[in-house]
Amino acid sequence: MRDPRCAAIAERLATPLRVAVSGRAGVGRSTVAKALARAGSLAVTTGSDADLHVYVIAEVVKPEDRVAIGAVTRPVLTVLTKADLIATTEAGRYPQGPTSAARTRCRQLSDRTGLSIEPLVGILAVATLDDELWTGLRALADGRVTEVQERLVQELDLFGIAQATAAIRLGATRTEVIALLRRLSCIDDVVHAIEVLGAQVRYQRVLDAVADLETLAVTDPRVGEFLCSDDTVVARMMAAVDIVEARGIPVYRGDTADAHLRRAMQWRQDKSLAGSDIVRGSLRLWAEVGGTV
Ligand SMILES: Nc1nc2c(ncn2[C@@H]2O[C@H](COP(=O)(O)OP(=O)(O)OP(=O)(O)O)[C@@H](O)[C@H]2O)c(=O)[nH]1
Ligand SMILES: [Mg+2]
Repeated sequence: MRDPRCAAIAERLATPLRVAVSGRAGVGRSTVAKALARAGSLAVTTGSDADLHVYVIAEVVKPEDRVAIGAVTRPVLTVLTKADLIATTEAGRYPQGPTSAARTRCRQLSDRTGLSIEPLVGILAVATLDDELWTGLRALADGRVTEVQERLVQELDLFGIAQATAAIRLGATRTEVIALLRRLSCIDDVVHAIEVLGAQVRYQRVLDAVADLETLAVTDPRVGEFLCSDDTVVARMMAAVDIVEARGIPVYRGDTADAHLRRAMQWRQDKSLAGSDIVRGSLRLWAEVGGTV
């Protein structure tokens, strides 16, 4: 469908989730914003058009943080950045991985405050190992001195340097060290948590798009056909499944005729819009694979 009105609706649907970032001064906000913007699937905004809010803390949740988070009117995820500082102060080895201390801290803070809190090492999510830094890291791994020590501390800090040099001593390549630092940053988990939080926003966008298309369908029967097409019905179901799962309700994912029918039966009791979208999509899929009762 090359109708420009449909194209505009499709464009609104495809817009990345817009995330606003805030927190106390110096807590690491700019680095978190940069990390989220680099992650690819999100748009960081400073305007009032944000869909979601990321509130940045470091170390602890201060009373003023609670007040600020409480004042946010959008869905909000709290990100505890500088997680590396927790890892290095809570000394010793890391049986559950080097960022396990930070994850434990987040769980404790979550239990105490009722907020959902994800750890992040902001600097490692934005670290790029250029030639100078890589040469410096290799020197340190060899026990030599380097002129870029200061830059290394600024960009990787002690935790990042220790992890990178340990990996180099075990033979890691530059690409492997870059991947290791990114993994240690926990940025993928943060982005995933934001996407889960955004499921409601995405589902609402689908509903808005359908409402707009229904208006067009009054004068253009092809739009009506599109709305009833299998692809559209199934796309609505997928958005509905995401939001239901984001609320912690598991949805049966099988893709046999039997699985589709069971899912449809299971969700028939649910009178929400998401529930009816799941029933409709499941029955379409069931019919598509030639299901019979
Ligand atoms: N160790 C460590 N330092 C970090 C991390 N993130 C940021 N920093 C450092 O903390 C300082 C502040 O970081 P920013 O991201 O500029 O923080 P901000 O909240 O935007 O600060 P202002 O805009 O100055 O209020 C910088 O020196 C960063 O290098 C992190 O994950 N770990
Ligand atoms: Mg800043």
